[in-house]
Amino acid sequence: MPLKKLLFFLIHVVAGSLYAQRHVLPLNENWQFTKDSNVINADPKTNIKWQKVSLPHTWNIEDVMDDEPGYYRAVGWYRKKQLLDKKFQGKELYLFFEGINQEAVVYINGKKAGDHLGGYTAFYIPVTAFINWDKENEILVKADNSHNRNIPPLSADFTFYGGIYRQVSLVAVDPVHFSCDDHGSKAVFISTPVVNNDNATVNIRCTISNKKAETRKIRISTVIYDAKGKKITDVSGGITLEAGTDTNFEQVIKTISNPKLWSPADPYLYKLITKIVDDKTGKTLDEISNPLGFRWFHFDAAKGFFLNDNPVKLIGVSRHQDYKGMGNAVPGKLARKDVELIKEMGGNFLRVAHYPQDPSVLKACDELGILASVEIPVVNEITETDSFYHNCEQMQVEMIRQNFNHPSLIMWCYMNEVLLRPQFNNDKDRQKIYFSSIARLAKKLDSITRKEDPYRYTMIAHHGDYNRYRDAGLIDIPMLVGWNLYSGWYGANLNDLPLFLDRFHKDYPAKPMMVTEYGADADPRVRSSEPVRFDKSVEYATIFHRYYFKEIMKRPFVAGGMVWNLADFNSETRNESMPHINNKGLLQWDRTPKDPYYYYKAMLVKEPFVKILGSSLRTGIADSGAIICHQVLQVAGNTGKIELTVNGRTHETKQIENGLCEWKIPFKNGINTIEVKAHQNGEIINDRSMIEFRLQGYELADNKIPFKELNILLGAKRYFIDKHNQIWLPGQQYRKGSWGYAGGKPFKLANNNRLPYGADKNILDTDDDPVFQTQQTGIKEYHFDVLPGNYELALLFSELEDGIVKDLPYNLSDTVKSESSVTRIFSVAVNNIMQLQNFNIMKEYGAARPIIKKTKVAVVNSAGITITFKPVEGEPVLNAVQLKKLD
Ligand code: GCB
Repeated sequence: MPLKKLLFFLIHVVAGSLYAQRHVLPLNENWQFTKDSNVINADPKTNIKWQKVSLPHTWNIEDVMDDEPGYYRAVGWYRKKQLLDKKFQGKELYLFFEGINQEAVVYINGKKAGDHLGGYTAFYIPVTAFINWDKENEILVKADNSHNRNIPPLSADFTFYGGIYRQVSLVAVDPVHFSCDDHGSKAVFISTPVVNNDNATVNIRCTISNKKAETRKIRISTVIYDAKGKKITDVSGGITLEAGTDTNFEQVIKTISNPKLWSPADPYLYKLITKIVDDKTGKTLDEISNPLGFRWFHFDAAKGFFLNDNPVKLIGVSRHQDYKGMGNAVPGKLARKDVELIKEMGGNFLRVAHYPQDPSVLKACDELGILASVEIPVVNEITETDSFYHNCEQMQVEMIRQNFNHPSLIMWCYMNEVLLRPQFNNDKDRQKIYFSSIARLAKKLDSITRKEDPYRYTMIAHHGDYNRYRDAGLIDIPMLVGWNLYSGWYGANLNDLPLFLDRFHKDYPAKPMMVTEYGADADPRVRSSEPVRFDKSVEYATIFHRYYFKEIMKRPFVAGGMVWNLADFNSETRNESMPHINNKGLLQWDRTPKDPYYYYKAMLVKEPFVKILGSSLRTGIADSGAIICHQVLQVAGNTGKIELTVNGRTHETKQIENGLCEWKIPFKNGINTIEVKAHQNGEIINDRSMIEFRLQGYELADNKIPFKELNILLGAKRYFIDKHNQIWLPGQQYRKGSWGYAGGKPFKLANNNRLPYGADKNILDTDDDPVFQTQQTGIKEYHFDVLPGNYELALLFSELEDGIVKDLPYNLSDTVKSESSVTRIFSVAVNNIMQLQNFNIMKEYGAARPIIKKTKVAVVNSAGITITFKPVEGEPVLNAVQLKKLD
């Protein structure tokens, strides 16, 4: 048997024995997909083109990354032929979908079998009545991710990828089984109403379906096993099931003495197996296995969170579910890997945001010891219709019942920043009604949640507009308030964070709170030695995180802090330095760690840790008269002191402060070997990095460092590594013997207080947007005092003032303010030879386009290269310049 088949066979044998009477047959292979709307009611002669796909699948992988605004939000069809094993005859059959975004209709053999609304929860479709036993069955699924004003989310800073993007299986059960009709849950709900060091009580509630036309006597038997598989205790009780009904049943295991507790440090899990046993024959009809963890917890408004009576600061991240190259169709093992990365970083909390995710996420939290919250996608705004309310309630109940048995979960949330986009801004009376509709929905969801689960907390996450939430009454409704705070990012000052926290606690001393979001964009390709807010540099993000972490840790009343976000994620409407990506991840979209991830690791893990930060490709200008360049090197660590050697030379040993050490070290041209070492408890910990440094001479004319190439960004204070691994450095004013611009000033987008320089427009037809997003406006000359020889010169332009200012993405409003566009016509000469006459970027190319003008220059004397810019109308500009030595 080929290995693949053998594995498949073995998986089935194992799955078969785990679920003695319940067969779960994965149906992820051999699907066909089309967007053709003729699938249903088509003339049989219509030729529909189907594409072969396997699940999970989304149809939006490419179009969310292209330059055209928007992505396919409409219907997609999936079809699969399936012959069913006759051993399933007589059983009840269900299709189980773990997630389809966002509306789904399921047809079996041409007949509608069921449907589902909402893109983030699982559902069962009963299919027994539609099955052919003698020939293939056709499963046809209509998936639709169109905007629907009655289904949340309505708008948000993430992408609503369409498709059957999680797994599908066929579930075959005995006619007497744990209900498959209860909101996509397993219909067995475990709670532990009493847990302390001496004793624990386990409560088991379940719903049993009897699809037979006769009364049945059964027993429900529950056995608890410890982590080694040893039976600890059991309970069993008999009931009679009426024909064709669902029956609720409850049992209690009163005393489990000295339970081994679950905690992040020791996530000890018991296993609880609940069976339906036929009273007459003793045969097991169905069985469900659940994890069981014993822990108790509470939030104290003054002192924070307590687990098993120990104070635990909740520190972690939020997670979005998408992944580079896969969209939201991400295999469970990668979702689990994300939780492993949180654990490795030393985090103990995951906010599953902004919607329920793949089942493997919370399973991993249970197993690895990561406390968690989960929420439904009511984000930014609501629709005041009964349908919208109903769909929110339905999602909340589905979320709770499907995830009820995870010991790692401690809170349920149901809204995120719901006052961010207040409707009716021009009608304040109407707006009041809208706000009260939101409060009414919040109350409804909160009370449903408390009824569904009296053992966990309820929470809403608000953005920093404190008064608005207070006035709408939204602070009072949930048991716990989450604040998403971005002072020092969207807001101007980092220092506003402590002011906010202290004010809230003063006003609401009895309300437990957490910082449910904080973060700053870090484009891994952008670096800066003068980091400032909104420059997108990794270095600024590190400053931001260090500040927030310290302020959060200082305040016991702040129960926790969750970084936004674990990883970069897709948000199709965003432009900025990396269009369509929100770069606030501690990890890149492909999960490569960025510097702030290592900073947190240094602050959080117990084992000794040191890590050299920064890019392994750098550039810089040599110190005057030297052939080295001094630059800052950052190292993250938790070992007290760190020793450093650079290219074999020892530097001063430094004390770590707030997770980091910094040195100004000399880089030479070429490969630099950086080694750091620390001693802790007799152990030596080290890290090593080979940094390629592309050194530029302080003078070009003296050729101390043979000139190869220079890539310069104008109007910027940042470095950028482009997709060809070329590294660009910030421009300088011309200095004799060297290079640089003369005249003009850095471009700054009008009506924008956030960007320190440049624009954040999506530059079309390039991935190297930062090369074109900054510019020197009003430039007069550019000089390179190079030695005689042959060169290739590239002048890079882009018109950044196009008369359209797109509101910053997080406002997510697409509000377009008008701004006068400029007229700009100028001529450019290189060493007095005209290159561009009456150059009009806007007219010739339009705005936000990458324009590269290349020319060969032969330098024959000591005059080097002079580029002159002559205005005809308006001011000349230059965005970037590149000079390469030819021979
Ligand atoms: C927020 C939102 C989140 C955004 C984030 C950001 O407050 O809750 O959905 O992605 O800010 O990065 O702007």
